[in-house]
Amino acid sequence: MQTLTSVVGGRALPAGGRTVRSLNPADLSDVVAEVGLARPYEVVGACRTAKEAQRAWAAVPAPVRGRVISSIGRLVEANKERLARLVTREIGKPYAEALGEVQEIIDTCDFFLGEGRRLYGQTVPSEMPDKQLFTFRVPVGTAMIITAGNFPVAVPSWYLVPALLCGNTVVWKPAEYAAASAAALYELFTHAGLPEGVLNLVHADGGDTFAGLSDALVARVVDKVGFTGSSRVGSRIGSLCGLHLQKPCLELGGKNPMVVAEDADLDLAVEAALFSGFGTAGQRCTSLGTVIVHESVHQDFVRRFDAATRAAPAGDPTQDVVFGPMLAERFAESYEKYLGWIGDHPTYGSTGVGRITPDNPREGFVGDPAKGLYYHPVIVDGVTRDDELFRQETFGPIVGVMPYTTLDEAIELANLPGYGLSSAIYTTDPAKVFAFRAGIGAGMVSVNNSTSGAEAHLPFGGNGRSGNGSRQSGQWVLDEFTRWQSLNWDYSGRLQKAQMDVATI
Ligand code: UN1
Repeated sequence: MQTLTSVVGGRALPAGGRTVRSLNPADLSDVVAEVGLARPYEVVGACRTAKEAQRAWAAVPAPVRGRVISSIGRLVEANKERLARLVTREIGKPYAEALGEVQEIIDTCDFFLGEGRRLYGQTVPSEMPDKQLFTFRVPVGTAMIITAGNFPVAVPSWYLVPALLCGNTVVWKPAEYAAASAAALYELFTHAGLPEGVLNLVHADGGDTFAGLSDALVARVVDKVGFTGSSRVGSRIGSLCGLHLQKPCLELGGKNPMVVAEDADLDLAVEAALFSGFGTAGQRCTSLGTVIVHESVHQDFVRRFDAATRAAPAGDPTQDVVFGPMLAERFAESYEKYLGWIGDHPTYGSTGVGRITPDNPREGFVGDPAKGLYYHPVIVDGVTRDDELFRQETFGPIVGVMPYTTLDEAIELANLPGYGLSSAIYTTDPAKVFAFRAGIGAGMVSVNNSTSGAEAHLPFGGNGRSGNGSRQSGQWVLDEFTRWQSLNWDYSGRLQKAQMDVATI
């Protein structure tokens, strides 16, 4: 077991406040870390430290910052298996998925190391002679990044890497239940050559983080907030930032739909539904929520999805399984409440519903279910537009299925819950693809692929209840971590007045 505390300005804070334990969800007797939590004034202190380090970091040439990003990528690559094993142990993500998650950090570094040599601005013509206009990207300042634990190392890197590359300093508040994975990643980042105070790690609970953030915003030591987590908390953070005229980057929940048209390859669609519905035990923001399937293939799809789900290996995440346990006890508790939404609908996919125990077993379970937070995967057929299960994110291994008649109806249903993160359509008809793309409100659309599994260089983000339109990844995230500054340079030797002294031919 590790003992962890926050690290600010290169120094570990003494553990004076409350402590929490991070447990292995596949074996609750395995304590991964004991975590000393910071108090609100320590959150503010971390932001001050980051603020003080910012000017010097921004003065480091961007290509040199890019080299640090390159070192981070190489260090992560050299520690790939060790980091993935820790992710598996701490949050129960199957090892193959955890390796994929670590790869996502390397991909992100690969993209941004080159951005250090670009970070382009523009030269713009002036309407007056002997005058030149320019634009520059300037760092926003100090960013506070608050992340969930379902992607405890990749999703934080989506923020940290571009934020640092652009010349910002950062205070990172990871999920307490994924504190050891965060600490391991933090160590790799700092070993890559970041000066002290440029990246600070704060372990704190939700309430104290919010209180500390609120004070830090008043003190003007936070210039940008990045948050990945629930829509409920995201909305609170968004309102707090709004009070201070700030536009946070919010990546929130999803109720991601998959439309299966009458001409779809059903086996492919089933494979995707299995992966995005039950991979990571349904705890991705891009997890599949509802399959909206054409009425002519509805029964056939449910039959095949049921068979594939029953046959999917589940259990011990260190083994070759499709899914393991819930991330932590708090998610198991909230998920139990959502199970009440199933009501009288028929369920498929497993031998039972709810927690997998010796009395409520799953056939073919790998390992000992009594040790961890394991739940049966559930396919709920015949959900309707009025069901809570259709409208709300559940963040667990439960997938609704409903039939549709026309594509317009399918698109309407896909948009109805009001989220707008990821979406998918299975069809062999290009006309349906483009009609779906044009009609869907989601930030991300997949065609004959699953709702999960975004690549690290395409814009990632959602609309509506899924976020405020901000986008991560690739060049698009530069607009989150830099602001445009314009420069107009008059070398005419006289005062030229815009709009009034326009040159004529
Ligand atoms: C998340 O769950 O917060 O597209 C992000 C995916 C992953 C990222 C998910 N690459 O499923």
